[in-house]
Amino acid sequence: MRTQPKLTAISVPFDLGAACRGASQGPEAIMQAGLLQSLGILGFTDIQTAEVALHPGGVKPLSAQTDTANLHYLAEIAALNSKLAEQVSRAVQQGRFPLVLGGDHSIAIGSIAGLARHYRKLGVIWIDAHSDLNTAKTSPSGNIHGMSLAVSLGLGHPLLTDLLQIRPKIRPEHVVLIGSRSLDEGEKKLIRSLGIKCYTMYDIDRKGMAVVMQEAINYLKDRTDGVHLSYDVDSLDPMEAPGTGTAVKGGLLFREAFLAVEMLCESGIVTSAEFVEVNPLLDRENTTSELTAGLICSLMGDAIL
Ligand code: 6HN
Ligand code: MN
Ligand code: MN
Ligand code: MN
Repeated sequence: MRTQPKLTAISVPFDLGAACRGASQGPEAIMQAGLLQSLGILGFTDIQTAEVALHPGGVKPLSAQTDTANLHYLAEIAALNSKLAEQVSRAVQQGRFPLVLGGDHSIAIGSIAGLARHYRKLGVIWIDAHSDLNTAKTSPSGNIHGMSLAVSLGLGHPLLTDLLQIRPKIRPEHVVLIGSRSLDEGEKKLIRSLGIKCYTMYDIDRKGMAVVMQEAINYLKDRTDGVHLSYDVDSLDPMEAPGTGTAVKGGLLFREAFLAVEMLCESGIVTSAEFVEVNPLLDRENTTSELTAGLICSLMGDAIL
């Protein structure tokens, strides 16, 4: 990771993919936690910032939501993600590490689309309480943040799956799920039928985080040409990270969460990352945004000693 000191931090103040509003204020809160200053101290002397928003520079009052068969805000999400895909692709093209700050997890659709233009065998580490493998047919909510991984695998509405005319963006054998504990029936079926590698909380309890991460790293290292870390902060236990919209008990503890990104840093396999679902409206004294800034710094090389 230290070999790529040029970084583009892409803020995506967007929350129409989630069940509740507020994750749109995530990027601002993570920045307020001193992210850029901390990265500067780590030696990142060349940081560019960018923002991808539906209505740059202003909040547009929400119109009636465009509802298409259990796909809330489909048109808005497609539009936002096509902008984000271009921005992420540009960063890669310029030899910069794309660091995407969400926003709800529907923005993974755009991040992964932009990356897929450059990596033919893109690996994805999906650290999340959920698997986000629903489609309109299986989703209990119609919220697209619960569908972004399925979309990236080519499953879902063409407005989403066909972004940048690449479909699918990633292959099931290049995906590793970590921290899963709230999977819908359709998602479980898909994980089994596609053979997606999945480390649930049960596996983390049984093996320990160090073993799980080492297995995940070994698994992806040789079969991929780049690895995207998609980090949903609801992977953490709600005691550690209360500021998120779809919290689920029994999650990662502070030390497990840090160990995961520290091992990824050490492995050197991560070529892009996004941190999503920080919702400052639900947070307690900025705990979740500060924790997220800390996780990002550890991923980028902040060694303890
Ligand atoms: N996330 N599986 C649930 C759904 O509505 O599809 C929850 C999804 C949560 C998505 O946290 O990114
Ligand atoms: Mn998620
Ligand atoms: Mn989640
Ligand atoms: Mn949420």
